[in-house]
Amino acid sequence: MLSAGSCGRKRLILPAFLAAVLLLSGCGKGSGGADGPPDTLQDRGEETTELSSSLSGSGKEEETGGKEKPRTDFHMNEEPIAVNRGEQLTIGFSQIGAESDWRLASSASMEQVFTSDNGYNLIFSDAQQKQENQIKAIREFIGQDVDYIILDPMTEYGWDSSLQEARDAGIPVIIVDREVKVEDEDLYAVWAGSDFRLEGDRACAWLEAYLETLPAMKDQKIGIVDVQGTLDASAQIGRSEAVREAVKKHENWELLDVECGDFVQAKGREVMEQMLRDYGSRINVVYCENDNMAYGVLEALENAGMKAGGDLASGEVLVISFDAARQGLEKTLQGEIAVDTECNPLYGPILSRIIMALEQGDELPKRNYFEEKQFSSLGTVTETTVNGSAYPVVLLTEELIQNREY
Ligand code: GYE
Repeated sequence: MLSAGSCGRKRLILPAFLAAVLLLSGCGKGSGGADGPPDTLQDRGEETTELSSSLSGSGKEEETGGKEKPRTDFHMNEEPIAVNRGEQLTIGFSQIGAESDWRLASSASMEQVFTSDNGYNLIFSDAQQKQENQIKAIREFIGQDVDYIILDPMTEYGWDSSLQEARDAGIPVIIVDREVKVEDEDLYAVWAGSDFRLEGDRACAWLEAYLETLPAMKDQKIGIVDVQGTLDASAQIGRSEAVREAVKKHENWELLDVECGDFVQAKGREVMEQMLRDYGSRINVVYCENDNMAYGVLEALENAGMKAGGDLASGEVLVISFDAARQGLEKTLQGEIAVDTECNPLYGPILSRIIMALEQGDELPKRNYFEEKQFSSLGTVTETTVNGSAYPVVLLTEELIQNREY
């Protein structure tokens, strides 16, 4: 069955079987390794690595067994692009659409890297937010006999047959950003993307720490609404799970409502307007699953005469966001977004390195996570802890935004 992959249906609680699948497949909360990098990366019983450490150069990767320490100075776009000096390689890339700043940045990154000067011929296919278009694109890539297929899957399920067709045609598939859940993991070569559950956990850990700095809010009810991304997309699943679990751990936190905004600004505004009508000043925190929806949420708050900010005791509404795109960070600097957890869209360079490694016949870890940051201009929380691991909160400055690549 193809998933509509938008806001077609509302699901607050994961069906038990799906939760079990996610847990088994390592999508649940990581346990945090004693000798590994912060949380989730190596303790999922799978071969994983930080992209920054194992694939950062050309040439053969060292045998890391997924245990190598991640670099902490990592910045995706400064990582080298692997130029193909052999015969030109044709890459079919199925992109989801153009729904967000994040998505535009990821498309731009692909187009910058996979150029003919670098030895590639990129066939870019925009699915316009429809999974069936992505499946069609995969079939077209097979018909064109491309050398590699790169798929950023809109939703997690529904890929088995098209990926099987690619395999039958002998075309390696690389999954990027969101994940696929397929019966046979050999249907794709490598996945590279973000740890969405960890992003959500870090956002909730920040909220917990921030609320502790507000004595007036101690023991007060904290009304939270979740503006979700596209349903069944990995980014939605991980981020939504995180807030649901965090609410369970805090007696005074209440999840008032969960509505899908499909990762787009207009929809974010629309669902926020409705939630403001339904819950009004009971909403203290808006947990918004990407920046573009947060822009819409901020518009809705302003239109309702409400102020976004961190002063909950005087009625401000605290907005949490993800991606940390430039405009999101500007709003974070102004204090309208309280905390913005980074999600890195600049995956062109790493994909070129993955392809060159596959060309050389290197063994690659199946799952590869980006390292990410978290930004706030409310300087009271400088660090968060998730599963026993500490993560810094970057105090935002204008200069940081100026140097931002997306
Ligand atoms: O957060 C959102 C985009 O899959 C991580 O999709 C991506 C998400 C990102 O539209 O802005």
